[in-house]
Amino acid sequence: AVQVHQAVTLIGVPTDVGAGRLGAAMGPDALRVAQLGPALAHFGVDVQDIGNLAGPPNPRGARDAQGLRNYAECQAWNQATHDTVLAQLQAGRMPIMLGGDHTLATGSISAVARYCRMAGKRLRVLWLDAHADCNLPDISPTGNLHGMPVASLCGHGPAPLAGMAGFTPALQGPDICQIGLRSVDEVEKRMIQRLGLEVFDMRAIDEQGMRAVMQQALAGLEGPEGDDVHLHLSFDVDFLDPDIAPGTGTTVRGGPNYREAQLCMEMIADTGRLASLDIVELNPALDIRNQTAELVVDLVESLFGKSTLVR
Ligand code: 6HN
Ligand code: MN
Ligand code: MN
Ligand code: MN
Repeated sequence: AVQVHQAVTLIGVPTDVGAGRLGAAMGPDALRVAQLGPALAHFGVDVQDIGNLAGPPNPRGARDAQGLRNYAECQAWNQATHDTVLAQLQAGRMPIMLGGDHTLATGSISAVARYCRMAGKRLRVLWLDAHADCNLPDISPTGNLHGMPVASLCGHGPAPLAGMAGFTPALQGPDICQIGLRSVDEVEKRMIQRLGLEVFDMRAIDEQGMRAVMQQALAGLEGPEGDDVHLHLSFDVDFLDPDIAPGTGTTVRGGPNYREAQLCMEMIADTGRLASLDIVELNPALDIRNQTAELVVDLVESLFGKSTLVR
């Protein structure tokens, strides 16, 4: 069943304007130092790295009247991301975002939703994260926009972000499946219910195991019934246990270990449906000798079938 996109475009999105701490803006280069492009080319993939998108610097603003930090800058980065992702999809290439904080997922997934509507595809989003990222400006404890992209994509929060796909909402809650959650703000828990997100938190992984969780998360993707599905993976590095992935700004203990993370990626690879990818929240300023970037490259290799023995 393994058939991966043979043409991939790496898009650096060097921003930390949506995060609470500085450093995720260096994520794209850390992934390049860890040889992400050559690692994929090794599998016969046509890899093109178009460099980094341009956008405003981080003003390190306070919360505005709406309750948001650096809103105008987040909007600019998302629009640039949206436009580039849409162009790559239309060119028949699989866009891979080298983040950058998780705010950029509003831009990337809005573009994917717009493309799917034009191409007659069904969009399924897998969201690997310690957090639910469905805060609203008024309920967010921090005002950091990286805690809000799921709400934007589901039509909540500032209209320019919520409407970036050209229609609102870009996604319905049940189109999104979140895996690995273990730090959800109290009011955010109500948002999960309200939006109707499908969630497998760490307790589900503890109780059922990664395999059973991924079987449910990926149900309906394999075989002819999945033919018209575009699978987007939004991979927040803080999904991983901080023991193996210290290089990220909002670590939460008790995440998937190395083998669980590999199995997760391998099962996604087996579907053959992966068509776009965000790698976000990698923060080299907090990393140790680039080990988190190297681990991410290792896991992305598995997403492209590294561990598959029979083809
Ligand atoms: N991320 N729930 C917290 C907030 O500030 O809204 C943390 C968000 C973290 C976001 O890691 O992408
Ligand atoms: Mn997170
Ligand atoms: Mn996140
Ligand atoms: Mn390797």
